[in-house]
Order: sequence, then C-alpha cells, then structure tokens
Amino acid sequence: MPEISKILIANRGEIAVRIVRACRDAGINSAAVYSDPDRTAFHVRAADEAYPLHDVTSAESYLVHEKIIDAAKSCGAQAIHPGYGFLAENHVFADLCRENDIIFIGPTPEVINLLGDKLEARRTAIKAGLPLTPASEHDVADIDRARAEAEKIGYPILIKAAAGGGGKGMRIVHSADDLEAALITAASEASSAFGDRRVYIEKYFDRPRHIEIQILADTHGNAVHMGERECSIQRRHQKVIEESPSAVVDDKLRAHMGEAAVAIALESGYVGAGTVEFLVDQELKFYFLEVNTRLQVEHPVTEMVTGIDLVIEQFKIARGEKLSLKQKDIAHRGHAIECRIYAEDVPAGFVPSTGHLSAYREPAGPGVRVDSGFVAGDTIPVYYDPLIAKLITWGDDRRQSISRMRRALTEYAVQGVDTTIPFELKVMANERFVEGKLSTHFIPEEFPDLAASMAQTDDEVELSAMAAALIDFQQREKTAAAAGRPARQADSWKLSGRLEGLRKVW
Ligand code: MV4
Repeated sequence: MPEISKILIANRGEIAVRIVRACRDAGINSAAVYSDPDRTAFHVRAADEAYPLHDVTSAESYLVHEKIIDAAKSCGAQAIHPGYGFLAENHVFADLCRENDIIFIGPTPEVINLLGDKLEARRTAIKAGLPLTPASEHDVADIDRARAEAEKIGYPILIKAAAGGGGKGMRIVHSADDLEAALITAASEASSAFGDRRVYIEKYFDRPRHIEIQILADTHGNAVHMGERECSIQRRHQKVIEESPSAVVDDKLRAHMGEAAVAIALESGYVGAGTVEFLVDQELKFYFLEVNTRLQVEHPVTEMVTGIDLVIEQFKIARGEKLSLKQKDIAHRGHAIECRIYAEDVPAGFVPSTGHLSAYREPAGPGVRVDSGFVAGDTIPVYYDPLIAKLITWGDDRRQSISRMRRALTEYAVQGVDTTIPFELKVMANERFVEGKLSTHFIPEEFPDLAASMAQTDDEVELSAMAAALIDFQQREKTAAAAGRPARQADSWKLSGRLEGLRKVW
C-alpha cells in the first residue's frame, strides 16, 4: 500500500482548514498553498507548511495545474486533496497527478470524465437500473430534433448543457414557440461556459425537492451509502441551508435511494467519496440527476448524523485500504442542519460583501460545530467565494437542531461585513421551514422581495463580482495614496487581467 505521510491541500478557506484537521487526526503532515491575497490566511497558518502560488485570481493561482504539481513535488507530498471547487472535478488535473506519481484524492480521471458528461452519466445510470427523468438520449443538435424530442417528452421541458451540472446554463421552456430561441442561447452559453455546445432536453419537474445521497467506494469494488441530505433551500443553484435526514425520507425510501446510489457507483467504477443527486417529486418518487465526484460543502451534516469522518475515509481509500464500514453498521442518529455563513448583502440580492472582519466571534455549546476559514482581524478577499464559515448544529430530532441553530445564529457575532445570518434566522423562524415543507422554490416563494432584487442571470452575477473587484482596487489605491506609496501591484493592466480572471472562473 502506498504510504501517505504528507498531503498537499489544493484549496483555501474553510475546506482547506477542514482537511488540515483531518490530516492532524490521521498523523499526516499537511501542506497548504496560497495566492497573494491569502498569504496570511487561516488555512496557511493552520497547515504544517505552506507554499506560495503567486498572483491573485483563482485562474492565476489555485487553478494552475503546474503550480500545484510543482508545490506537491517540491514538498514531497505523496497525495493532493483538491477539496471542492477549483480542481476537484477536473479530469485533466487528476490525470496530471497520475503522470507525476501523485495520488489524487478522488475518483480516477476516467470516472470524473465519464460522470462529468451528463449524457454519459445518464447512460451509466440507465445501465445501473436507476429511475431517470424523461429526457432525450442524445444531444439535440438541431431545432427539428429538439422539437421532436420536446413533443415526445411534453412541455414544460428543461434544456441542460451536457458538460454542465449544478444548474449552470439550464433553461426552462414552457411551449414550442419558445424552443428555438432557448435552444440557441443555451447552446451558445454552454459553448462559452464549458467549451462544449451540446445540450439535451429533460422533462421539467415543478417544485421538486433536491435530495442527494453520500457514497463511499473503495478500490476493491466495495461501496456503501451514508443516507441523504436535503438541499432544497437554494438561490441561483447555490445551496444555503442543508439538513439530514430529510423530513420526507423514511427508512424505506432511504434504503431505495441508497441502493440506487451504490448501484451507479459500482457501475461507473467509482472510487472515493461522492454524491448522487436526485430530484424527489410531490409523490416522493425519485429521479437520478447527476453525480458530484467530490467531497461536498455540505458533507458535515452527514458526519454529524453518522459519526463518520468523511475526509478520514477519503484518506483510507486513497491509501488503498478496504472499506471498514459495512452498510448495516452505518446508523443515523438525530438530525443535523447546516447554514452556510456567506459574506453577502442579502437584501441587495445576495451580493458579495467582502472586507475586514473587524470583530468576529463564533458560537459554541452543545450540538454546535463551526467549520470556518477565517478569524477575527482577517480580510475576506473579493477574488474568491465569499463563504466565511459553515455553522452546523445537531440535535436528537429536527426540532432540537433547529432550536440550537437559532441559538447559535444569534450568538454569532460578525462586524465589518454583511452576512447571511439574519436571513438564516428568518428561515429558522419560517413556519413552512419548521414544518419541513421544502422545495427548490422555497426562497422565491417565502421571500418574494429578495427574489425580486436577486441577480437572475450568470451575467448579472459576473457583473457584481467585477464591480466588487473594482471597488476593492480603488480602495487599495486610496489607502496607498494616503500612505504616500504606490499601490501594491496596482496598475490598470493588472486590474484588467484580474477582471478577466474573474470572468473565466465565475
Ligand atoms: C431539474 C429540475 C427540475 N426538473 N431537472 C439544478 C441543479 C442540477 N443538479 C439539477 N437541477 C434541477 N434539475 C428537471 N428535469 C430542478 C432543478 C433544480 C432547480 C431548478 C430551478 C430552481 C431551483 C432549483 C434548485 C435545485 C434543483
């Protein structure tokens, strides 16, 4: 079995810190990497050693394959943990690790590639006998083909990018009149976002639940599931609050969905921790959506109800160990909720509110876990995801985890940036949430004012990120001018490159 005595963590923020902690628990050395704005970041201070990537945006730092591989080689790390986002689902990077004899902590490049193509993933799901949403079997290259498929499926339909996922580039079409225009924009968006213009058509399900199953698979052909996470509370396809178990999933449904998730894991040759996403309709019928080939942001709720450390399990699988967990031994106790604490101005439409954390105190007490990437005095950079921390509470039942979440959110003190905390407190007090009557339309239906002020398109989101970077730039220049020194790396060419960098990754 390969020895892993040092892991390079190719990520930042709370997930990098989470992986450092697992390394320490496992007696493995941890090496961080950092961009210029992250030089003094918490994940850098938390790791045993740290290596600079130089430069500012993700595209210039955390996403540069060669920089990450060089850092791993020069520090003697045998493995790279990609966390989530960045390079986590990049099969080219996973392959580059293999070429350099470095263990990529995740599935093989072949499996990442297979499941990253949503049409291939659907084919794999069909072979494994999973229930699927009615859809076109192939991409719909021309309008005649699209018309025929849409008629067969019946409106409303959803156009999805084959190379997409996570809701990016989806388009709802309610009638045949709107099909051609939607098809053209969807294909061109898919082309610019993923470099792959293939799109396909699915039946559109109204107000479904988004429920996912956590899986673990080893290199010896064993796979287990760890139950579900309910992730229906989202905005712009970004989850805000997740929980486990779901209020609508009983033991029988969990076993069915779990068996389906294990079946696609085995069919695809999956290795590592992964997530199988399902839509669940009002009659509690479930349909395969896609497989996320990474550790997910919301993994802690599963850890809290199963008592299993998913990152430690990833390490064992990466070392080639057999799964020590048997399906019958995976028990679920109590209920856990996660609130993602973002540095965002919610009333303005969930726009980033980055800046200096002038005061910061995390909650604690019974049933409270905080996975954080920052400490008091830190600055939240404008260049990356504005997630400050994840607040997870556990209770004997859903009532108790909700009341502990209310307590913890109230105790959370953040000054200097706006956060999602006040919004999450409103959700915890929302009658429909308390009753567990969730759907993917929860936020727009329960908070219509917010929905109205929200950036609706990817372009609008990109524009607000650029505006934030511009404001940050001007702020730095002003501060520098006041101190009588030139702003650090602050000429307009750098700035425009940086704005371009934001464009590519958002
Ligand atoms: C759907 C759907 C309804 N019908 N597919 C979004 C994330 C990606 N993994 C799949 N997603 C969805 N796929 C069909 N056939 C609903 C979603 C969906 C969603 C849609 C609109 C608004 C919010 C949503 C939140 C989660 C999932």
